[in-house]
Amino acid sequence: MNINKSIAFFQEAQKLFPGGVNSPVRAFRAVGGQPLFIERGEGAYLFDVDGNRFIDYVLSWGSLITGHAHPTVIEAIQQAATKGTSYGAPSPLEIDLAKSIMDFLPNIEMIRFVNSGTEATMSALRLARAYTKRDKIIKFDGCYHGHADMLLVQAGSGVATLGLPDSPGVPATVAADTLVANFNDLDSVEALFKKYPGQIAGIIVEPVAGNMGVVPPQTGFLEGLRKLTTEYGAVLIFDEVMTGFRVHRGGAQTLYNIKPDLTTLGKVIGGGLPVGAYGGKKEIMQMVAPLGPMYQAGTLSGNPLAMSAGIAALSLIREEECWRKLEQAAAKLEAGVLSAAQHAGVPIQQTRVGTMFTTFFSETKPTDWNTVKVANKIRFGKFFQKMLENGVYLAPSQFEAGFISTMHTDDVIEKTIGAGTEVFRTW
Ligand code: KE4
Repeated sequence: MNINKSIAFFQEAQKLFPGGVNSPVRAFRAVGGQPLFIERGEGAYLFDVDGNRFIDYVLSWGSLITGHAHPTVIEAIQQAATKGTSYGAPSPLEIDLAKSIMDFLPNIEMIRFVNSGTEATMSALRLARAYTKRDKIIKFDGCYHGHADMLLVQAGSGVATLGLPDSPGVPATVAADTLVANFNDLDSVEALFKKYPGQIAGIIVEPVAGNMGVVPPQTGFLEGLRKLTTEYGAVLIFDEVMTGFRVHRGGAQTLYNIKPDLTTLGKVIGGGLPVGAYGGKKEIMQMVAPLGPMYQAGTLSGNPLAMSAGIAALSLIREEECWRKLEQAAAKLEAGVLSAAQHAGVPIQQTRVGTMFTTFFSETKPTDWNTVKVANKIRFGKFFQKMLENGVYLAPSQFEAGFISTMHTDDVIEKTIGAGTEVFRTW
C-alpha cells in the first residue's frame, strides 16, 4: 500500500506537534507503522491522502453514528454557518438539542452543554463534590474519562495504550482524592466506602467499559453501584460519552435500567463537532452557576454550528428500526470475525454491546483491567496492520473500542468479514 504522502506529512507534523499528532492514541504507537493522514470521509469510508480507501471502524472514536459527511448533517452545518458561527449568547438551537437528548435519555432532567467529554466529566465531578461537600471520588482501573487531572489515575484509552502508569504533572494531592476500584468487583467498591466513611463524593463509571477495550458489566454490578451510592450518600455518575447513543437508543442507563444521578455525554451528540454535556437530577444540577454556586463556563458552549450538527445527527437515529438494523449489522460482524478466527485456530475474545466492540487476542474472558491487560498486544498489532492492508481501519490499540454506523450496510459488513477471513487465513 502506497502511503508516501502520509509519510511526508508525518515527518512535517512531528516538527510541529508532540508525536506528530493532536491526540496520543492517533499515533499508532501501539500497533507499529505510522498514522495515515486523512483526505476525507464519506459514509462508512475514510480516504487517506494517498488515495487509499478504508472501511472505518473508528468513526472519530464513536462520534459518527451516521457515518462521515452525512448529507443531512452537512446541510444543517452549512445552513447554520450562514447565520454566523458563534453568538456567545443563548440560542433556540440549544433548547432543541437538549430536548432531543432528553427524549433519548429521560433520566436527564436538566443539562449543561460544554465542548468535550473531558469538560463534561470534570464538571460532573466538581458538581458531585459541591453537592455532597466531600472530596474523594471513585473511578475504575482501566476506565478513561478524559484527561482532567483527577481522572488520570490508572486510566484506560491512550494512557493504557502508551503504558503510562498515570501521568506526570498530576499533583499527588489531587491523585490522593481519586480512589481506584476494580471494574465488575463490588467488594472493591464497598471496601473504599468503609475505609473512607463520609468522604466519598461520587463514583464515575463507564457503564460498559470501552476504554480498556469493550468490557460489559456483569449481572448485578451496576445495580450494586446504584445501591452503594444511595446507601452511602454518594453521587452515581454514568460516563456515557462513549456508551450514549451507542449501546442502546437510550444509552446504558436504559439498557440496564439503572437511574444514575448524573450522566456525561459527548461524541455522538455533536454529530462530529465538539460537544459535551453533563446533566441529570434537577436537585443536583441546580447547584450549577449562575443558578447555584458551582462554577463552570465555556466560550463556545452551546455553539450554534455544533448544536445544529447534533440536532441533525440525533434526528437520523430516532426510530427503533434504525437501532434494529444497527444491532443486526454489529451482531453479523461479531459472528463473522469470531468464525474466521476460530477456523484459523487463533484464540480471540470478541466483546460487544450494541454498536461498540473489541477483538481481544487473548484466551482469557475480559471482565476487568487485570484480565484485559494480559491480551497479546503484538498479535493485536499484527491484526491491525493486516486488516489495514485489506482496507479496514480499526482503532490503533487493543485498549479501544470499534464502532459501526448507519452507513455500515450489509455489503460493507460482508467486505469486512471477507477481510478478516483473508487475514486469519494467512495468519
Ligand atoms: P473527549 O475529551 O476526548 O471529548 O472525551 C473524553 C472521554 C470521556 N469519557 C469517555 C468514556 C471517553 O471514551 C472519552 C474519550 N474517548 C477517547 C477514545 N477512547 C477519545 C479519543 C482520544 O483520546 O483521542
